[in-house]
Amino acid sequence: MKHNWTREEILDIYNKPLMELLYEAATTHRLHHDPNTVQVSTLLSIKTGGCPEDCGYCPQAARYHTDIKGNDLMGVQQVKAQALRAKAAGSSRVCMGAAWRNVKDGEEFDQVLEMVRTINKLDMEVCCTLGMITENQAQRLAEAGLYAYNHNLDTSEDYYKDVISTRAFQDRLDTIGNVRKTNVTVCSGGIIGMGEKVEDRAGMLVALATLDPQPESVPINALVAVEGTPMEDIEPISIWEMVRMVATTRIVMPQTQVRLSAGRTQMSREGQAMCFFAGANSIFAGDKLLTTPNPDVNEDMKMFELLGLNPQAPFVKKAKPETVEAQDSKHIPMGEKPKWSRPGHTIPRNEEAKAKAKA
Ligand code: SAM
Ligand code: DTB
Ligand code: SF4
Repeated sequence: MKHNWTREEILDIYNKPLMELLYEAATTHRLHHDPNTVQVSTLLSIKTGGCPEDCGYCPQAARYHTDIKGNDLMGVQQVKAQALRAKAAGSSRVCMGAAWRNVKDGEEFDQVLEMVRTINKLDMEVCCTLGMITENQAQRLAEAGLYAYNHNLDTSEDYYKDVISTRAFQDRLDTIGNVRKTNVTVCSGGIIGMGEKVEDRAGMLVALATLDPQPESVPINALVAVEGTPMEDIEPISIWEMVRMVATTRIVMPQTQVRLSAGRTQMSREGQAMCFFAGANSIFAGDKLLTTPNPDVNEDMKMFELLGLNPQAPFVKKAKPETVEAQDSKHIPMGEKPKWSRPGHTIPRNEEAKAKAKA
């Protein structure tokens, strides 16, 4: 497994003539995966909106004016009902997202841990994406039976400064490092189509591919430009960019599950088929992502049938984790108040969107 990828090497792959790129990616894919199996994850927004961060792409940032309806943390029984629905629809993983900057020890986190226990007992893989977490919080999630933690790098370290000012790229790496100290697998990817250069896409892939071990899953999102966010006017990327990004990700991270994530409503079946050929082997299914639309589940199932794809069973890549009940926990909350950074520099388009929201 190669871990010392450079940006130039990755750019050379990304810019290959398309037929060569597709052939190399598909060949790599077949060496490590069954090309007819695609993992299906269902997203569930357990705490929507009102986020204090200033991520320029995100409709859940409180400071921008978007149409999404915010919610308090969902109840455990409601989460269980949604997980059962997802399972019946062929999904092997539930990914619970919270619009938090970071996790705080206390009742709400305890409730999330109970959600993790509940879904793991349904024999589904459980993933959480809750913002920045400490090593102790990662250990407690692991103990509850968490299978994966999603924490995206989102773009290159350089471009990160033009997207977010309320935290730094290093904070993301630190959280991923905390997850890596446990048995929980790492899910980390990013967004393309935020106005970044191709060099930034390669830069993000360098940061991911040089992690040792590499992330077990890498979601590739196309920006969903939501009205009211700083990125509302950015033109959508073309399918060719998505295909190149997927193929390059597959080549530099051969064993990873590469996930077609946000942006599938803009992609034709032919476009998605090309992505599966190029090495994508996971999707987010369900009529909604966190707050924005996703293709209809029945349409996705029809696409699977048409392409001869089968949903992946849970726990085929890694055994099911044990769930330790709350009263038997070895990792007590530490109530830490970590000093996650807050660079606080000015990002003109973020400031403009904030000013517009206030007006
Ligand atoms: N608050 C946590 C965090 O930022 O890590 C978890 C939830 S956050 C919504 C998870 C991911 O969703 C982000 O890292 C980003 O990759 C993706 N995302 C958010 N808004 C998006 C958009 N408009 N288009 C594409 N991806 C988006
Ligand atoms: C990821 O990479 N994409 C998902 C998941 N991880 C959490 C989220 C996509 C969100 C798209 C915008 C929305 O629906 O709010
Ligand atoms: Fe908050 Fe996450 Fe959205 Fe950033 S991406 S504003 S941290 S919910």
